Amino acid sequence: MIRAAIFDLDGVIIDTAHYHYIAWKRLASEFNINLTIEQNERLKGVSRMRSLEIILELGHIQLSEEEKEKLAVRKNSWFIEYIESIRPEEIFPGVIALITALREKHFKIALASSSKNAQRVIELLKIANLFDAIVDGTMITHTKPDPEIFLLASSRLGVPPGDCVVFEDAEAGVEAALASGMKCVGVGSEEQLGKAHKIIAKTGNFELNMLNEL
Ligand code: B16
Ligand code: MG
Repeated sequence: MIRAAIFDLDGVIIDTAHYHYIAWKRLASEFNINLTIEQNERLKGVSRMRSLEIILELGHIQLSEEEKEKLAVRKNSWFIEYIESIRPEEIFPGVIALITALREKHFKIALASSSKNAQRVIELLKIANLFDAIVDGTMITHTKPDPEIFLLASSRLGVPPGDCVVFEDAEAGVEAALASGMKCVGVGSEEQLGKAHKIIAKTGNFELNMLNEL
């Protein structure tokens, strides 16, 4: 029986995915690469370095580890600059109500984000108190699609993977959730997230009776 819900951050709770996109697009343009929205889908949920490598592959560009490190730091400095203006009002509609409803049913709730900036975003949104566990990119070795982050969340919650449901907007995140043996609700399009057990267009569209469909 499902008794824990694990939420991704970027794209599920707030649209920080947009800030990642504009920061990567800015960096890509310096290499004359026009990063499209479609190509950006591949960057969702994966680590900062993996995202950079995907972009460089698109432009057939090879750089040393040292140069890549510098670029990743630059992209991150822009991202940090962009997210400083984030306010609690930007949390997607219905997200707080959904988490509150799950908590009232005694579900354990975790946040599982690949982002090393997740703590700052949570602080700006003032939602740390909604979660029994918060796991982020600073606590893991392998990012999504590896299941590590979700398995860590499940162990922090003390709920086995088979009793957890993950809310994810990224293809890599859906793969990670399935690999961890959890149920997965995909937030987005059928085309991108077809492997999830259930797909909803927006996080706030989820209703508790949908748990029976997983
Ligand atoms: P950072 P999520 C992920 O967060 C983003 O979707 C992904 O695009 C980003 O590359 C990754 O975090 C790392 O982020 O550069 O801030 O450490 O969707 O797992 O919440
Ligand atoms: Mg995401």
